[in-house]
Amino acid sequence: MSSAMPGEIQVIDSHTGGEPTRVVLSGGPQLRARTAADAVLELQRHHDYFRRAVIDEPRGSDVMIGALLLPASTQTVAGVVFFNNAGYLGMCGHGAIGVAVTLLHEGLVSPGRHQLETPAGTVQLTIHNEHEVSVDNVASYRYMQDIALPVPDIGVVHGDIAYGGNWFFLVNDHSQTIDLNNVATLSRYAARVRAALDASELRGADDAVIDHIELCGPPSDQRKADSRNFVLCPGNAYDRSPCGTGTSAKLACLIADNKLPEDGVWRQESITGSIFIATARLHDGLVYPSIRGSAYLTARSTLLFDSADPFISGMHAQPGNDDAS
Ligand code: PYC
Repeated sequence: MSSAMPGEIQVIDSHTGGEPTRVVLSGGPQLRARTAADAVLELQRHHDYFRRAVIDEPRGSDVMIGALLLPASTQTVAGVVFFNNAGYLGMCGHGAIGVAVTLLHEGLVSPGRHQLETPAGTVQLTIHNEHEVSVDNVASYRYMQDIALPVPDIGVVHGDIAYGGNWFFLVNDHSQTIDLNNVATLSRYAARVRAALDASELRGADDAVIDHIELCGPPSDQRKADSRNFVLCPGNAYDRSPCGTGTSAKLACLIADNKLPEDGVWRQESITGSIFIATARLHDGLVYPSIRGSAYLTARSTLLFDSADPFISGMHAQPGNDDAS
């Protein structure tokens, strides 16, 4: 517990394709940082209790992504730091859509184009209407192709390491059934792949930890989507949405393999059946994805923090210590 914990935090919850986003409107820590990337460092060093209090049980859940708004600048409508039960994210596609719909609902932005600063870089939001938003994401790329990874109890799997605002290992030959009725098996499988990645010391650029595992398979209906995915997030929750940063990483791999032309449309279905529509531009060998999806508000709440509450800053299980691993 921290004495800095405020009595109340105002939040708005939404979901984007089934994946929740909790936008913190007020009551968050006062930060000195002037950029979203520095805000992550300051939160990590001095205010991590805040992340856990907002996201962990009993006020949050493993599935939820938090979004702490930072002040606007002359170029941006706001900055944002995304966080989950395991830590902080570089970017979050579904979360950016949730933030846009929340800002619109609060009268803080109008429909149209706006810049949003994230720790991974500035993304462009196009707010089409009260639900639909496109996010022009940060530059995405495939970093390593067709890596052979020995995974205990599974065998050798092959996959690509790609960046889409977060780091992903996309398994190419998993032979798993991507279906909502199979999430326990998929979670165990993906957690083993991630553990093997850690043990192999494979990393992204600048030694970044590859903390998201993505499995793609056929869509539930080829008329509606091109692929269905399962994405295991760092804290062992699976993404209910098609994962904006994961779809961006997938797009980078498709374009590198000449399986999708520039400006081609990719309809990415999630494990829950929700869909993001993705396209990409190319520039200097990098892929600039645009992800379109819809978000819906689910709650406006005041989180309360009683100094007598033993769980005032959340109940924190160590990710990886449960039976998903
Ligand atoms: O949409 O980028 C995304 C995302 C990352 C983790 C959960 N959702």
